[in-house]
Amino acid sequence: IKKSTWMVCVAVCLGTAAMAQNPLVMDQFTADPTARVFGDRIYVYPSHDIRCDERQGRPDWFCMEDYHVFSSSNLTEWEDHGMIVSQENVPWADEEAYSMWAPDCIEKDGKYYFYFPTRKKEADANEKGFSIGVAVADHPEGPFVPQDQPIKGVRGIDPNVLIDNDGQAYLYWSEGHIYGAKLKDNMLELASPPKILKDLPSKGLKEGPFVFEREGIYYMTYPHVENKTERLEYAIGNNPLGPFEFQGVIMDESPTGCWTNHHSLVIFRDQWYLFYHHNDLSPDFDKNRSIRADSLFFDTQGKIKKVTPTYR
Ligand code: FUB
Repeated sequence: IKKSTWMVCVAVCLGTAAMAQNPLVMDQFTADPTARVFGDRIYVYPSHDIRCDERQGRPDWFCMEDYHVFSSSNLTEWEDHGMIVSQENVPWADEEAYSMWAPDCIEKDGKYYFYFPTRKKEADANEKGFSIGVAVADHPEGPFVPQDQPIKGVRGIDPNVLIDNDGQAYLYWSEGHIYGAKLKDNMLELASPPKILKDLPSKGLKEGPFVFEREGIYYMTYPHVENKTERLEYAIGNNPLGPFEFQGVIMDESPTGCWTNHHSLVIFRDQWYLFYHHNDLSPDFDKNRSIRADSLFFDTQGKIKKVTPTYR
């Protein structure tokens, strides 16, 4: 039995149920959670924050060398399936970058496609900054096999994939703006030029797009910072690539002073949930974060009701 599962069992058996509450993972730092339902389980693909020292990069900055995946059948007991992709097993990745930022994973025709940003080794002038790669598996928990090269024509972070009802897949990412493009059927190459989604509020940084469709409406959701910390906002449209019209705030700025927030929305057993992060386990350093989840509701017009983080 894995340590994290065992810790949950202890808490539940003792009647404290402490591990069933936010944050979801207590034995390591986790951030940028993308939650997906595959079969009858919910899977979460987060970033994996660690503490950096001078050798590994800026000690006061984000530091990530690999990804784990977690799953649950009840949103209470989370199983850590272990490391799925690391900067050392991606052929094109800079093994000393410690920059494995926010990922996504999606299923198509029985294959699982894990999208992740990191820095390329031996990058030429056009390849500076972040590239986005894909690793493919037959099961949601892997083993994942990284592609030899990152996706051509994409520079940026925070990949997110939507598969529309007609089977067309779209890739979204951020690099100053939020971008979107069609993906080819192979899920590994762009099928249309990147489009800047300019219709979102223009002031302040927007990143971490997460797009989903509900009852014919496309929801573009994203963290947006104008002041000190990010708040989660959303816009809606009739088309996966917009135009989108700003609607409002899903979650206010962080009460714990965590600069970033990063999220996903998922429906599991008829209830919608917002997955996001704060820095619960590291109150003095907001680059060591912890994933959380809370119920989310729509009103009868399809507007998202604001979510208030729960604490115990
Ligand atoms: O985790 C590193 C970066 O912080 C993510 O890519 C952003 O979305 C923000 O959460």
